[in-house]
This record gives sequence, structure tokens and C-alpha cells, in this order.
Amino acid sequence: MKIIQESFGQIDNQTVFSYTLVNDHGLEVTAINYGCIITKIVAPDRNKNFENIVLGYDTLNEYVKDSSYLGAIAGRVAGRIKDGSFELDGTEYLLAKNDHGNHLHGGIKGFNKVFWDAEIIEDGVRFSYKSPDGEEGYPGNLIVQVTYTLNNNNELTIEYAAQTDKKTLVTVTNHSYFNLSGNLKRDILNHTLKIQSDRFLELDSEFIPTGKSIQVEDTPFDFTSERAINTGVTSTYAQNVLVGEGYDHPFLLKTNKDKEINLKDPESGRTLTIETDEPAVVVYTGNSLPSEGEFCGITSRKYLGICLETQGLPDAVHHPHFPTVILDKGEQYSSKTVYQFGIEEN
Ligand code: FUC
Repeated sequence: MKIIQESFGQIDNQTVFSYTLVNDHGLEVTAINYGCIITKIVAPDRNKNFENIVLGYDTLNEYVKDSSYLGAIAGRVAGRIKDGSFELDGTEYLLAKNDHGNHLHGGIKGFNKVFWDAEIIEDGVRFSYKSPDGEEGYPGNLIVQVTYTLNNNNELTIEYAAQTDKKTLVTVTNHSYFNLSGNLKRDILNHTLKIQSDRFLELDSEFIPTGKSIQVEDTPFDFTSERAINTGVTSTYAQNVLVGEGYDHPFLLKTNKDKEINLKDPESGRTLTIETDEPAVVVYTGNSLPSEGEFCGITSRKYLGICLETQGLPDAVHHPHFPTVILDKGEQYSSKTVYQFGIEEN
């Protein structure tokens, strides 16, 4: 294992560093201390071609301007909060509204747009950030740590921890767009996905959960056995059409023990297996990626990447029957997601 620290650029007279974790098989993960952004993951295909398998930019400036949350940590609360407001213990909190009158991924300047302190640790890097009381409207000073480690089983582990001095909301995730074809050679429509999930959350026209969950059986949301992404993209099923032809939905995860999510690119043979202790994964197929701009020389377009956002349920604060995302003073928020990069032989 090797860890390489380099300068990635400067904003406001502050240098941003990149941290590249390289394991003994040559698998590489690079992250920067701005937004905890994963800028690059280099993994082999079945012919041992090492290529980048996430959407990223070449320069810091492009990350500063980005509005697609490329590779970043989304928080304090990942996903949407209806009307950008909520009530806790009789007090109403007004959040930054950055998505059609709703709050999305932590607001205008969420965890994806701030500088994090970085510390190199054994096999990885730990980022920490102090989010002040009132930031983007949230109560409580929140201390957050995000730790990326890599091992020789080709596993990238992301561990999240947070503590607050006042009751607040927290559920964070990583917003990497995976594209296992390598160097964005193809879009993700022929990738297959498998998820141990019987139900997904119905969304309204603003992509906010209605509160109702739907059985996946006999719908394009049935990923209990391998299914190609394009079956949902070409479907006339209302929930697929609603989000811009594709998926942008929370799937409820059945168990904390089994391998829960499996993404595969049949052509390159690359696979990604995700294990998480979170109750849900939001599957977002890049339906709203812009049709201009570039990712390292490749023109942006719909379906160029897929996000698998392990997290608490979006808008949980407005749905008492969803698992809570409230963190109280004295409590510890902690969560872990493991990404294993593999190969399926022909
Ligand atoms: C995802 C989606 C949203 C949004 C954003 C960039 O997580 O849920 O719809 O477009 O990312």
C-alpha cells in the first residue's frame, strides 16, 4: 500500500491536496480535501487494462463550479427535504433552498463545497470538518469525519462519523458516478444491477418521497436478480418516466449482512459490489447530467454514470415511519459502506 499526497490546486489562497491510495494490485483511489471528492478510481478490466471508473474533472476549478455533486460527500442531509424546512422539538428550522423550493444535498454550500482537514492514516486518509451551528440552516455545531481506506482485497471502505452539540439531522453519502466501462468509453445503459431490495419509495413530481413504498415485483425496479439499467430507461412505467427516464429512487435494503448491491459492466468484465449498514440506496442513473461540459475530455451527457448513494431515507424528517435521521447531543453518528472492485471472467 502506498499513499501519495500532491497539490491539486488553490482556491481563496488555500491549497487543496489530493491523496492517492494505491494497493499492491495497482488499484488506485484518489480523493481531495475539498468536498471529500473522489476524483478518480483506477481499476483493471478482465484484460488487465487499468482505467478510470468514475466521473471526474481534471481541475479544481471545475469541481468548484460543478452542480452534479461529482464524487463528493453530500450532507448534512443527503437527498431532498421538502420545502426546505422542518420542526424539531417545537422549533421550526429554515434550510437553504437550492432545488425548486426544496433543500437538496445539504444546501447551497453543502459538505461538497467546503475545505476539509486531512490526515493520512494507515491505509487511507481521514477528512474532518466542523460545520457551524446554523450552517445552511441546520441547528448544532456538527463535527464530521469521513475516512477512506483501501486494502489488498480491492475494497474501498468509507466510514462516516459525526457528533453534535445540539439536536440536528444527519445522513451523509458519497455521490460518485460509476462507469465501469473504463475512461467513459460507453454510457451505463448496459451495466447490470442487482439489489437485495423488495421495495422502493414512490416519488412525487419534485422527486420527494410521498411516504409510500412500492413492491418491486413486476416493475422495472425489480433488481432482485440482475437487470440491465436500460430496461428502466426505455420503460413507460410512470416512476421511471417521472425522473427523466431512468432511476432516481431510494431502494429499501433488506439486510445489513448480505452483499446488497452489485453493479457490472458485462463488456469490460468489471464489477462493483457494495455492502452497507445504511437502510437505503438511492439509485440515480445520471438522468439530469448536463448535455454540455466535459469530464476529462469526454462530453457530459445523460446516463454517463450511475450513483449508488447509501444513506438514510430522503425527507425522513417529514415521515415518522421512516428510520430517523435525527442526531442528538451526546450521540454518535456512524456508518460504513464498502466498495469492492472485481472482475468477472468470460
Ligand atoms: C442525485 C439525485 C438528484 C440530483 C442530484 C445531482 O442524488 O437524487 O435528482 O439530480 O443527485
